[in-house]
Order: sequence, then C-alpha cells, then structure tokens
Amino acid sequence: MLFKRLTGAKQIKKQEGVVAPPGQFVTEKWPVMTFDAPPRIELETWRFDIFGLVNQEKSLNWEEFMSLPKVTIDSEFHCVTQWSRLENTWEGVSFSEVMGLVDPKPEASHVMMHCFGGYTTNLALDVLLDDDVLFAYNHDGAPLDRDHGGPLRLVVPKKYAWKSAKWVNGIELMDRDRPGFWEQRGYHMEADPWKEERFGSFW
Ligand SMILES: Nc1nc2c(c(=O)[nH]1)N[C@H]1C(S)=C(S)[C@@H](COP(=O)(O)O)O[C@H]1N2
Ligand SMILES: [Mo]
Repeated sequence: MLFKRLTGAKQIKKQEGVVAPPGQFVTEKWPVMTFDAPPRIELETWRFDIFGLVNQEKSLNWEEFMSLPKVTIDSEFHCVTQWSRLENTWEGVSFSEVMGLVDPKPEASHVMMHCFGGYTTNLALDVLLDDDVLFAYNHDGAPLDRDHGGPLRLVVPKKYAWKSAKWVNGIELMDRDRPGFWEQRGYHMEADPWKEERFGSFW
C-alpha cells in the first residue's frame, strides 16, 4: 500500500512535495520527551532479557549485546506532539538480529517492550521485524545520550515515537496485543503517523 515502505514513501512524498506526515511540523532540533526522570543505568549491571513465548529465555549483558553485528539506518522520527525530525542516522543492532538469538513459539504475535524505569510499549512482531527497526546506541555519529535513551533505545521509524522505547531492557513475546504505558492512557495501539493514528480506536 501507499506509504507502507519508507523508501517507497520517500519517493511518493518527493513527487507530491510532502515532507512530513499530516499534522506534523518539521524540526531540526531534537526535543526530549520523557514522562519521568531518566533512570540511572550502570553498564556493569545492565541486562537485556528476551522472555515470554520463547522456547528458551535469553539474557544478555552489555558486552554480549555490543558484540552483536551492527547496522546503520537513516530514518525519520515523528512525535505525536506534532514534531518530526526527518534526518537521523542510527547505529545499533537490528531487531531481527536480536530475535535470531531465540526460538519464538509459533503463537508469538506481539511484543511488549520493557524499559528501565518501568515504561512499556506494545508492537506487533511483524512490525518489529521490518528491516528499519533497530536497538540504537549511536545517533548522528555520537553515543546516544541519557536523555534520548542511552545506553540503548528501540527505534521504530514507521510509528509515532512513543513506540521507540528509551532505556530498553527487555522483549516480552505475547500471543496477543496488550496496551503499553501510553496505550493504556489513550494513545493508539498501532501509531502509524501517515494514518494519524494518534489516539486510540481500541480503548
Ligand atoms: N522509556 C521511555 N521511552 C520513551 C518515552 C518515555 O517516557 N520513557 N517517551 C516516548 C515518547 S512519547 C517519545 S516522543 C520519544 C521521544 O524520544 P526523545 O526524547 O529521544 O526525543 O521517546 C519515547 N520513548
Ligand atoms: Mo511522544
């Protein structure tokens, strides 16, 4: 469909002279959006867990995570509060690389992303397995700072940025969709900026 793939969407937007999704303003600044103070995280005790509907749960420390193959991805970042930062270069580990470490059960269809500090957000597994989704530790050539989710955050370019969980520490595989932190408070379950899925249809 139209706008399904970012590369395709970029071509279409160029032709139509559209630069950002409907209702968005373009900014070159990078605002910080966090519901609470950023959590204190020590790399020595940092852990990342993959659990729920997998045949064997997996837990990685920082060194193990950093030894995974790297990717670099250019993508847009759209916040539901109406700003879009169009050019971002992220470096990190692709979601599919991380999922390759476990054997998900056949009924696993959705994911709850977990973070230090307790934030959560829900996503369909097929959305996360898209090739532009990654766990990022660098942004525009510099280590991701603490306010923006350092040491590690999720980046899901095709969704509003509340789905790009900061300070991630776990992937929970589930057999159905369940609302995360903002989704429980009225944000949309799907969060496609091109469809302006800001507020919930579901709740
Ligand atoms: N752990 C956590 N992740 C989070 C948030 C948060 O409050 N806590 N805010 C979300 C929201 S609403 C947005 S718009 C983006 C903002 O990312 P930024 O602060 O790097 O711009 O992070 C998302 N990820
Ligand atoms: Mo946001």
